[in-house]
Amino acid sequence: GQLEEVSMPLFFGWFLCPAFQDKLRSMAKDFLKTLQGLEAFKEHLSDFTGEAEKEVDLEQYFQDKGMLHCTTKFCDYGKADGSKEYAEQQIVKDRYGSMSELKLSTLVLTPRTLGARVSLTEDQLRLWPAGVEKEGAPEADLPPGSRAHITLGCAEGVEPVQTGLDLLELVLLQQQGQEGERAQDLDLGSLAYYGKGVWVLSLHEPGLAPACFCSYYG
Ligand code: 2AM
Repeated sequence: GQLEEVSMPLFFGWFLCPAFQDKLRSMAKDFLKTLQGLEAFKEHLSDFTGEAEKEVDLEQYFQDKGMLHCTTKFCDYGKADGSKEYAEQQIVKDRYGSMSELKLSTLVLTPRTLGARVSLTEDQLRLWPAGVEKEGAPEADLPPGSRAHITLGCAEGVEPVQTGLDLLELVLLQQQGQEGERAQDLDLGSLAYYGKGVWVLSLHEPGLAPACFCSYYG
């Protein structure tokens, strides 16, 4: 009925508990501070500034996009394909409002976005919509969940949807056997450079973030 249409959210996803949002934000801050001090990063600075000599303040470069979450289905209030089918699945109704832990394995930084890759469990994958990997990387055949991430920040003028697209590009490179150029071991994890301003920090200890599966209306 009419009410159902009105009730379609902007998106469904896992929303991090406030305490863990703070923790993740401060981890990202540490990472940015460390990264911009590294010689290896300075060598590739033109990826970010367009000029080799210019300095960059990464903490200002990446703008906060609000409440930290991992989007499952972007519905756009019902306008996005497959929204209704997604919302009507029994598993979505069953899990709605439930808590689980998101496993954060990697931080991915590009000249456009800063994000945390999320490794979904089998159970969490049941809430993952079909086709979102194909949508973002039509030429590739990537496993479901490859796009799962938390957007931590975007460069000026960049929409958060870009974080998942940047991640898919990286996963594709990795699928093709690229490991990046090992840059340095940091306290948080090991850092690799994949070219074109793409830096990947593989965390020594994956973070476990308690999160609630629900939806956002905006
Ligand atoms: P994000 O998941 O990378 O953060 C509202 O805009 C939320 O929906 C944001 O969290 C955003 O990106 C996500 N989003 C926006 N457009 C999208 C799209 N076309 N596909 C998937 N997710 C999208």
